[in-house]
Amino acid sequence: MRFSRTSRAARGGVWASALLSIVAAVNSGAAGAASAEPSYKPPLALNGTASLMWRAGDDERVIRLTDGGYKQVGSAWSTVAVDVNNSFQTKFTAHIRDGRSGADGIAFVVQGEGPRALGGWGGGMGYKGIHDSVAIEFDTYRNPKDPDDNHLAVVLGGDPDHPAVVGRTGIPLKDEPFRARVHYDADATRLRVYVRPTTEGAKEQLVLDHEVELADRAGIDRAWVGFTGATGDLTARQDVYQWTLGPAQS
Ligand SMILES: [Ca+2]
Repeated sequence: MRFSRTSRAARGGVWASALLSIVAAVNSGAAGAASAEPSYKPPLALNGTASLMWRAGDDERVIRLTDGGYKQVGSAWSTVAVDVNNSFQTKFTAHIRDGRSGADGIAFVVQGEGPRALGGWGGGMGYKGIHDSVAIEFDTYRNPKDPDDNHLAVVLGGDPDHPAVVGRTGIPLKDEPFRARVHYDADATRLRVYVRPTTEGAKEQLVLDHEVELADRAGIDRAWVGFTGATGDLTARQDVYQWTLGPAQS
């Protein structure tokens, strides 16, 4: 586990207090919290090639899952497990760019393995082989079983060759940054994933709407949540930033 010294020194206290409130809210089923939709920036455990960067000119942290090298794999998990029997919402911006062809993509993953979980490179996108998991992949490279090089999918059991559902989108997932929103309705066990360009006024598009019980698939009530990303013979620099996580209405 590695932390930025800056994050610990300057922001640790803020995160810690925000964390306590969010954990309390999530554990209480978000009662009374729905209207405010509080969210926090999770503290992180980093594995493989994942590192924390800082955007020039401000204190916005960037999770760099891969930095453009070949056959890289990285993961970043919230160090505090989230009770996925309760509804939650998470938002983040991703930017997949540079390198050769912008491969392979990233995934938002809910898993029961722990804060050291790290899967396979290339088309494994960093989550392949994490068996107790639900991955929402943002896939920018067409492997033999993929529909194209710009799709989303819900993948169970760490098996990218057999997605539970695939969603295609006209919104480019590489070169330009995109904004994603994941909403989990725990009562209906329904996962919905939206994306939009980051340009002002851009409309959000619902790409995935799938029934899945996260606690069952993660094999645990209090799961680790975060991101994975990988490269192979083709590469990219893959960043996630402006990540927030919080309780949500059903
Ligand atoms: Ca792929």
